Amino acid sequence: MKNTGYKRLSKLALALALTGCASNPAVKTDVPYTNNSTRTVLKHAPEYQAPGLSGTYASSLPVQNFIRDMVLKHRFSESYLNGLFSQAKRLDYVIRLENPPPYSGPKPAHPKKGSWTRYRQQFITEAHITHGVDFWSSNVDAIKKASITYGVDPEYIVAIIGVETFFGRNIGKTRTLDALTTLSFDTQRRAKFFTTELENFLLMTREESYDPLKPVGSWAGAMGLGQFMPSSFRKLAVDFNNDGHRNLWDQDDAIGSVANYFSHSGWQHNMPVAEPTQADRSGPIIELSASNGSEYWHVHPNFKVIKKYNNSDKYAMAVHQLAQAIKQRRL
Ligand SMILES: [Ca+2]
Repeated sequence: MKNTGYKRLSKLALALALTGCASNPAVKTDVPYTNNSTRTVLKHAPEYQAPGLSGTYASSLPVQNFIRDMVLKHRFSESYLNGLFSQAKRLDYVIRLENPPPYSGPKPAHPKKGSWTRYRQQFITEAHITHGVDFWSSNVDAIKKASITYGVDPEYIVAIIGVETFFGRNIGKTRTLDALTTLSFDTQRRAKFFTTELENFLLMTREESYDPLKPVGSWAGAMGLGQFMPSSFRKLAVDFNNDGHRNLWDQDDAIGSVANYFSHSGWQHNMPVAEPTQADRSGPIIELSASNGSEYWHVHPNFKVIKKYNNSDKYAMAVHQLAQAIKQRRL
């Protein structure tokens, strides 16, 4: 099944990139992520120093203004930020992914018909189920402890990590500083959001003693096995293995942090998430477009909690169904 899984990985990466929730599609990671490679991230920040900006952003007034704001607001050293941003790179593929060309073909009769079926096929796969069972077995103590500590059903912790990064196999290889700098200063649509994330990224690297040039992740700046943005990292990441660092490239810390995120969002332990229903039933119902017609699902508050991770009905349903499939296989 391994080969099948890896073949599907490139499709998954593409799907994730298109939905904007995860990784760089140019990257295919065939080697399971290991804790050894994360240790290179955890170095004390070197003293980048420069009297002024050079490199890609040498003449960028917005970057100069951002540096000035960071100095005033957070007491960063100007020469440190000049040295750091002199090494930041503008990434053309990040700009293209943020601004896909408008669709110019004929308007389809049913633009969304089958969208749920296509989405589901990316995540509810034999590879996802078997690797999910393996991931659970390999991390059984941490998952159990996270479930008890935060009151989150364990299969949903596993499924989030499966949908986000295929259990750590596809965490992305875009340097986070480059991704967030490009998105902040070379795109328009969500520039304000990404500028706040860039601010949080610099604070995160200072607080956690990361070298800002080392963290890598998705083209959109999401990091680690659970694909946390820097603001979520600062707010909700936990040092679950008690080694003194919050490290979302580490399996234990990622498991604890995903559970903490769910707890913070209001997860109700041992309560239902969703069940199939009919269109005419009352109560909160979602409609998903399958290839053979619409599916209707009665959804519970926990479904909304999953959507706080990624605000999409299809995403939340994929997490729910993968969680159930992995739980069933483990029995
Ligand atoms: Ca840790």
